[in-house]
Amino acid sequence: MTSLTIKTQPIDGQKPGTSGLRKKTRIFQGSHYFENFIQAIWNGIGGVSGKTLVLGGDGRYFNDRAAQVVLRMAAAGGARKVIVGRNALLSTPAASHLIRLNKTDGGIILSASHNPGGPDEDFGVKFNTPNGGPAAETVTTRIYEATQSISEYHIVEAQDIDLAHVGSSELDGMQIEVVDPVADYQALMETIFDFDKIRDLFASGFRMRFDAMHAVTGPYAKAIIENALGGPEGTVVNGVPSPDFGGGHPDPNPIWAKDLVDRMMAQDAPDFGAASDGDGDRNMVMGRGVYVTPSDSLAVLAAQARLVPAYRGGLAGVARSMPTSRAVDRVAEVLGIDCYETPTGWKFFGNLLDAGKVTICGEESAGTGSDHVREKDGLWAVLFWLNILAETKQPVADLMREHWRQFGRNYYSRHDYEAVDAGAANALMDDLRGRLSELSGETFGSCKVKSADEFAYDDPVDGSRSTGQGLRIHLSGGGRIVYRLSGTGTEGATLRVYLEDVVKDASRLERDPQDALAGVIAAADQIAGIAERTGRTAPDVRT
Ligand code: VG1
Ligand code: CO
Repeated sequence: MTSLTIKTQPIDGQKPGTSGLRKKTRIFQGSHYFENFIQAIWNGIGGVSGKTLVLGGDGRYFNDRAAQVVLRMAAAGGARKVIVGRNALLSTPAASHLIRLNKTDGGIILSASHNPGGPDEDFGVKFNTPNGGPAAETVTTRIYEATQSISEYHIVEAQDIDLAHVGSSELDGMQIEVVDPVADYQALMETIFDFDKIRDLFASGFRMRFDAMHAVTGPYAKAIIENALGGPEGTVVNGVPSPDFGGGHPDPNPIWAKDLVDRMMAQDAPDFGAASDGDGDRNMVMGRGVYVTPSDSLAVLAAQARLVPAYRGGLAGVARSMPTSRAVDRVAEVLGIDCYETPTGWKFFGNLLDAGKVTICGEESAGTGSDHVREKDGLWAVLFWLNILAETKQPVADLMREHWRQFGRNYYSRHDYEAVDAGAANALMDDLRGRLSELSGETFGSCKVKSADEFAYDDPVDGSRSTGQGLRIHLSGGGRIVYRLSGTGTEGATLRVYLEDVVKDASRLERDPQDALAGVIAAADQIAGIAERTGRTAPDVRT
């Protein structure tokens, strides 16, 4: 077998964002583009010689081709072994688990997560470190630097490896082990949750609908929810992963999972509904007639954790990303545990989890997880809810009502303005940043600004500092507006506006969030001049 050295040149823009490198698939398919980035990962981590890696992806278009390239480049780099999911499939949390379980040197996840897939849509690559989590900023910076100085890459010339069957093979001295993508992950879930109790729940007639959105969680959900837990056949829908996610947008939110929302709001709705995203790390949770916001879900999981075997001993602490609502903060206060506020992106939870400072963490973007892996985990969250429902035997709506009564309610919504002109979006942020210090004491409609700042994070474990993590406007009365530009989009800029208001008055706990937040929404537009600067009068997505 020959290992080839191919001359190449740096390619602009290979800077990892919130979650790896994400671009249009056609860009990834461009000459040397993918190979350059993989070689830059190898270079950025000091080479792969003698190392063991995990490899898998969400099954989107180009996943299979890209996996073959990674294998040939790992072999050329002298890697000892690559553990790869059958058909190059692994959900992001399952990949994180395999990295940890096998004490490997990290892994490559091929995914653009909730972004659509296909030749004209998106593709992505992420490197996870030996702790199983997304590479921290120090590592992604080294990878980015390597993309800027690359002059050659190395690749073994070979036929495609058979990834369709579980088993071992060899490529130029490197061992390739194809594994069942579900088995180890399922075994882990069985150590966390009370499967017997959940089985009894289904046996009692409990009905659920899990929408896998034609993405990677289909096989996981079928094996766990239908086969192991006895959910009736048909509980899992859209359960076969497809390269273009059935032409859809595998993002579990009320817009893209509208079919599920409609069914859960209908007369004959099942007891519980859930959905997951392209790579299986996000979750959406619904009860009959009720949508649970991800921020509320995080708060409920923290409040009810003792009902789950793995968390019976209590939580070390909790963490949430900065724009996530502060509903979980009050639960932490009542439980007497620490609550950390981190920048957006799961990589910032890694140190806190590794240091044992937190057990559960979450983001408003439909991500919740715990110290069982180092990624957010969609199915884990769904099983957590099932375990709670099996113990309390309460409808989701009642559970939420009780939660708000005890802790108060953080009305919350995120408004996304997608594919906005990048210049206009940056100008909006720059201008607002320049005016932050003048805003305190100003009144905008019904909202009075208490203070305003730009969020920066000092990691309490390694002391690293991350700046420029979002503009925050604190309102008197406890409300909050946050402005950020997305770091995962592939077209223009996406402006995210996070809106929150806190209500403790028992008579005002059951309003529609968009109505309850009307004053905050109007103030957000007025403060930043969204309509005026972007030309948009309404957001593309409200979650
Ligand atoms: C978004 C979310 C963030 C999440 C990230 C990756 O990032 O806001 O909370 O961690 O996506 O999620 P941004 O920079 O676009 O706001 V996933 O499921 O796409 O890996
Ligand atoms: Co995802």
